Amino acid sequence: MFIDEYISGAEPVRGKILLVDDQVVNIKILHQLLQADYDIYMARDGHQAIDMSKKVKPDIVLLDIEMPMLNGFDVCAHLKNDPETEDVAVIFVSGHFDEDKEVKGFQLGAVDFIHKPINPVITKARIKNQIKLKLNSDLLRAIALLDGLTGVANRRKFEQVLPVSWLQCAREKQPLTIILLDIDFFKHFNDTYGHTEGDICLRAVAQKIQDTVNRPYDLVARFGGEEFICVLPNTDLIGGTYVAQQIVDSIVSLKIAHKNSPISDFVTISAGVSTIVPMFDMPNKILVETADKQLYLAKDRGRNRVLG
Ligand code: GH3
Ligand code: MG
Ligand code: MG
Ligand code: MG
Ligand code: MG
Repeated sequence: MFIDEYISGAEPVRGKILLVDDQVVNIKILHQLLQADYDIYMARDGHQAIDMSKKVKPDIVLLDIEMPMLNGFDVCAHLKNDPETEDVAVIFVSGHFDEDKEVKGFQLGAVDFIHKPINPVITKARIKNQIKLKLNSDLLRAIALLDGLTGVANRRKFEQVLPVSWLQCAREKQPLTIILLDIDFFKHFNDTYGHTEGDICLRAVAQKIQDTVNRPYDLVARFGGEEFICVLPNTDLIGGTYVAQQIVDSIVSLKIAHKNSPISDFVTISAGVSTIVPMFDMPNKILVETADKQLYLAKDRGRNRVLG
C-alpha cells in the first residue's frame, strides 16, 4: 500500500478492544457501552486474556486487577514483555481508588486507569482518546518501514526481517533465498526521460515485483536507488531462480519504453540469487554478498537475466 493511502485513511480502521474481568456483570456494562463504536472481545481470566491478545491483537485491553490465578498486573507485565503484544494499550479498571496500585499500573506500562463503578460518559471519552493515539502510533510505525517513493518495504524493514527469517530457517533446517534486483541502464533512462519519469518507472517496477512475489511471508523491499531485494524463506535455489526469472520477465512485459537502452526497447532488470540453509552462528551477510556477486555476473553477461 502506498503511504498516501495510509495518510488519506483509505481504509478506515475500527478499533479493537479486549475486555478482561472475572465478573460477567462488569464485562456486560462495558460491552454495552462500547459495542457500537468498536470490535469487542472478552476474556474471563488472565490466561485467556493473554491468549486472546496474541490472537486478535486488540488496540486496547481494559484490564481488571483483582482476578483469581493471574491478576491484572501479571497480565500487563506479560503483555508488555512479549514483542507480539507489547504495543497494546492497557487501561486498568479497578474496584476502588488505591494510589500505590495506580502507580504500579503506570510503572508496568498502562496508559490509563478507570475506577468502578465506571462513569459511562467519561469512560467512553477516555477510550476514544486512547484508541486515536494507538491507531496513530500504529500508522507511524508502519510508515517508518515503508519506502516513501515506491510503497514497498524499505531497507530498515529488510534489516529487521532478514535475521528473523534467518533464525526461522535455521530452526527448521530450511533453505533461505535472497533475490537482489537492479534495473538495467537506469541512468540512461533518467538522462533520456527525466527524473520524474524515472520515479514513475521505479514505482511501476516495485509494484510489479511485489505482485510477482506474493506468498504472505515473503518480503519485497527497496534496497537502494534502483535496487530491490526479496527475502524468500523455505525456498531453495531452483524455486528462487524461478521466481527471479518471473520477475525479470514481468518487467519486460510492463513495456516501459527505454529507447536509449543498448539491449532492449523496454526497461529491463537483472537479478542475482543466493540460497543457504542458515546456521545459527553464521553471519547472514553472506547471503546478500553472494546475491550481489551473482547480480554483477548477470550484468556482465548481458543484463535482463537471472544468475543464481
Ligand atoms: P546498470 O545496468 O549497470 O545497473 O546501469 P545503471 O545505469 O542502472 O546503474 P548506475 O548505478 O550507474 O545508475 C543508477 C541510476 O539510478 C542513477 C540514479 O540517478 C538512478 N536512481 C537512483 N535512485 C533513484 C530515484 O529514486 N529516482 C530516480 N529517478 N532515479 C534514481
Ligand atoms: Mg475482578
Ligand atoms: Mg544499481
Ligand atoms: Mg542499475
Ligand atoms: Mg550499476
